[in-house]
Amino acid sequence: MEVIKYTFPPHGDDRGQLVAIEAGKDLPFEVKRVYYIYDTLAGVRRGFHAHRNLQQILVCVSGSCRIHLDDGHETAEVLLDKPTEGLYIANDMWREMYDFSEGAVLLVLASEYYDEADYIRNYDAFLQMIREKESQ
Ligand code: T46
Repeated sequence: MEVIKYTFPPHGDDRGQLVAIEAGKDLPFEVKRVYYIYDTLAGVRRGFHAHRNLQQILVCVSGSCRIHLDDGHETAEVLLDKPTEGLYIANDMWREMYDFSEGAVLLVLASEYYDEADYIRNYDAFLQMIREKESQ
């Protein structure tokens, strides 16, 4: 599986670092929604779903966490530990987030508004959808 990461160069000086991400310039989609996950404890695993029609960029802006990706054939484990690095996740990709460090903040830039109907929360249903798409 190809893991796609984006790099967002920091504008640093002796006051600290600043990262700017501009919609329409630095990302492969228009951003309609931003959310962030924090206060997730080390032993907690979350996600456990895929999306039918959603692209996202995940940036661990503070601390670190790991992302488990599964396209129905291959899996990948991705460490996010840099506020300058974004993981691109396309539709039809099962994801789980885990190994959150203390104080980790996971920022997500999303291509669509929140829609519960877009979630596939059952892993067998996810695999079935992948197989059906491949047989078309
Ligand atoms: C994803 C991973 C990386 C909203 O009301 N609006 C929102 O935009 C989102 C994302 C969530 N919610 C509500 C729905 C649930 O009641 O917030 C609650 C927690 O959401 P969820 O259990 O889906 O969170 P995660 O961490 O399992 O998954 C989230 C995103 O939902 C998902 O799209 O790809 O982060």
